[in-house]
Amino acid sequence: MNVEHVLTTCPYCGTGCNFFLQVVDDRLIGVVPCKTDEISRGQLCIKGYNAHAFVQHPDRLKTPLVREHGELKQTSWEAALDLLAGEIKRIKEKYGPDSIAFLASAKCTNEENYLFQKLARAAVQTNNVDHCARLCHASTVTGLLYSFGSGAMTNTIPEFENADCIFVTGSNTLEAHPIIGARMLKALDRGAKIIVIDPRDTPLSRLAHIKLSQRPGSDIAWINGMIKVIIDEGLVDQDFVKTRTTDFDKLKDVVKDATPEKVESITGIKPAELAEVARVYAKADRAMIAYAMGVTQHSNGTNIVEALANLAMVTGHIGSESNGLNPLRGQCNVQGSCDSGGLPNLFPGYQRVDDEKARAKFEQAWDVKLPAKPGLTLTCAIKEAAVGKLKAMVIFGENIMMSDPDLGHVEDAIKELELLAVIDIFPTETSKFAHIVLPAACYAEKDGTFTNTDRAVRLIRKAVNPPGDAWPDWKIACELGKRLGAKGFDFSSPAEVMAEMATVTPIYGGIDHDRLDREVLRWPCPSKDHKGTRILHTQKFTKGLGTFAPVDHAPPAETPSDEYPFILTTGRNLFQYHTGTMTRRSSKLEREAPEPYVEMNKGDAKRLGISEGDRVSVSSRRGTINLKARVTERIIPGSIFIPFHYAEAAANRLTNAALDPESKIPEFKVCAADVQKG
Ligand SMILES: Nc1nc2c(c(=O)[nH]1)N[C@H]1C(S)=C(S)[C@@H](COP(=O)(O)OP(=O)(O)OC[C@H]3O[C@@H](n4cnc5c(=O)[nH]c(N)nc54)[C@H](O)[C@@H]3O)O[C@H]1N2
Ligand SMILES: Nc1nc2c(c(=O)[nH]1)N[C@H]1C(S)=C(S)[C@@H](COP(=O)(O)OP(=O)(O)OC[C@H]3O[C@@H](n4cnc5c(=O)[nH]c(N)nc54)[C@H](O)[C@@H]3O)O[C@H]1N2
Ligand code: SF4
Ligand SMILES: [Mo]
Repeated sequence: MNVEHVLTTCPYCGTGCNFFLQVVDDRLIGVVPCKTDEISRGQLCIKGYNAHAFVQHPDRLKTPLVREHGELKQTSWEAALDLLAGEIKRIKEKYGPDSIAFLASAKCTNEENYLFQKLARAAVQTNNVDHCARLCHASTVTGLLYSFGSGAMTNTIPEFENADCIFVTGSNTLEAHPIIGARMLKALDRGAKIIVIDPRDTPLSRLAHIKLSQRPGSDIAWINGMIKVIIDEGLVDQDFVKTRTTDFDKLKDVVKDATPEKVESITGIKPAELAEVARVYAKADRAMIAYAMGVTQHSNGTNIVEALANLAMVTGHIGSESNGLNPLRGQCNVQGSCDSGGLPNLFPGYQRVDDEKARAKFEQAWDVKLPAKPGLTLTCAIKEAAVGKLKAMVIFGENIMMSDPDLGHVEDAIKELELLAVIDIFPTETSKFAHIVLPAACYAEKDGTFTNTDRAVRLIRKAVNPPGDAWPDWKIACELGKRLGAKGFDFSSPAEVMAEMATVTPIYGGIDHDRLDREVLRWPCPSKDHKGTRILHTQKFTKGLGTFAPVDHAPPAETPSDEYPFILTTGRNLFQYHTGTMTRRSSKLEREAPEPYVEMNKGDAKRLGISEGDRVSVSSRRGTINLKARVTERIIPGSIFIPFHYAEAAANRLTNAALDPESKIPEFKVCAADVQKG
């Protein structure tokens, strides 16, 4: 028997660890870490070690399915694709191209996402293409575009190890990005100071030098409070502020009101403790901020991101080795789906669709006239479907009937659609409502690239054949494009797609599969002789001068009331991943975290007569779910936490679909809720 080892990239989080898939006779038998990989250095988290487990699960979709008389029936690719293309053409003719929306996928490759957005733009003439980044770091993209001119991690993962101060907020790093967390622990061993500000205790916060707990939804108040201390105590990096930034006066004007008393009343953080954090961060030689969903998923998420950018700029902790602001991107290829144009206002490489020059370039490259009007975001597409304006959705690799806020509303909306097509590797809560379901090959069954959170473009390699008649998404997109009568969908490999993408995407200009076989390349990598870029904004910001945004605290869209006295916040645990399609089919992961739960503070539980393990019902203005109570001191009084992985008690039945006006990200991290025993 021969065991093959195929080097590839993890299909879970955006850390982008490489590992070897072990293959025997077209069967996956395990995962072996890769010691020479500069990201993972031979380490993996438990999801990585189990990344083979779901691939050959019997539930995999194996044939195209089409709904007939209410039931999904097996059919051929010919028939399913003809039907899908025919329906798209019919709906386009009847209601116009903007009545159709595509969802790209952060679980698919760059090459596939490039084709998905090309399908929308070139084959259907709509910019209605978006993906789960909308639910995730949309506020980072808009916020940092304003502050710096580019919305990605400013540093690389290895640099965490050499920072003197690591400042983490709204990121449960050791559970959600474990191998980045491992770097932070290396820094801790070296003597670095770790600061965590989070409403809950996390595995990292237990090891931190300073842990402060704030009320969910109060971040701008304490960030401005910190900046005020930094100004008042003369800790501003004057030289940096003078030469590299603009609008500092506007910021000064806003933060002068962030007095210790006011900040404490909003956040619950003690003034002396906040001042200490400000001093440690400002005085460090090399300081890196890491943040994630606790910061971004708010109805003022863009402003919170800008507040963090203010903090980094005021102290000059940006633009050099181990100094920077680092949004930890979530999905294995969410950075790449954004890079390759899976966004309604941006072509590949963040070129604006409403910029005439950019559009002319793509029109020439694709030999087709392109729409100028930015398209609908994912969150707005659902609202439009609910009122009958959007008629069709074609969803590559997303499970919106679990991952979007206020699922009751999502369900009503997608039931209105004349066409719902879902392309996935498993049947999902969303595919239950689809008219057409197409079986896709997963990461282990195709070639391509993922771009991880630190902008490194990493190869995935085919290790085994797909199950049954499943096709790689790039092939599905090409065949659909041809059936829609579009030019430019004749590709015979992902490497060819990357070659085209590189010609129109300057930040990927020098990237090709051959180079990636030999070197680690981080964008911007504009030409074949360019080695890629590790640190952003070193001499100047992407936009020139960094801009201070004068942002101030605003309350969340929903605050506790008599009827709904708790603040509900939602998120993740170590073992499960998102809507669970993959992890819940991996027996070792499912064994460790098999059922839904709500974390609540001991004092609150006692008051309500609730003990560890009791069944409780949790309600919001939008719905009720039943699950087990976990009574803990891990979360502050008055707040409760529910992971959103479990369909049997879906947290998104409760969440609020209020959107950040700028980025349209929903407020997953705060809504008002009630808990009842039984
Ligand atoms: N195991 C696992 N890993 C994953 C994922 C997964 O599903 N499972 N998903 C991946 C994806 S796509 C993403 S985006 C990342 C997300 O990674 P994270 O953002 O780290 O994960 P979350 O659990 O959503 O939330 C992070 C923290 O925000 C805190 N928080 C809640 N409310 C607030 C607030 O108002 N302010 C602040 N500052 N913090 C608050 C929570 O207590 C929590 O500790 O994880 C990636 N990695
Ligand atoms: N309450 C609450 N809700 C949240 C969040 C939260 O913190 N709280 N976080 C939000 C965030 S940050 C995110 S990123 C979203 C994630 O939201 P989604 O992206 O909807 O969640 P996933 O479960 O990752 O869905 C990915 C889908 O792709 C499929 N898939 C996997 N590989 C492939 C492939 O190669 N091809 C195809 N075609 N399909 C594939 C999977 O089976 C799965 O159905 O959830 C958001 N929702
Ligand atoms: S840290 Fe993320 S990329 Fe690395 S093994 Fe774990 S899930 Fe995979
Ligand atoms: Mo995410």
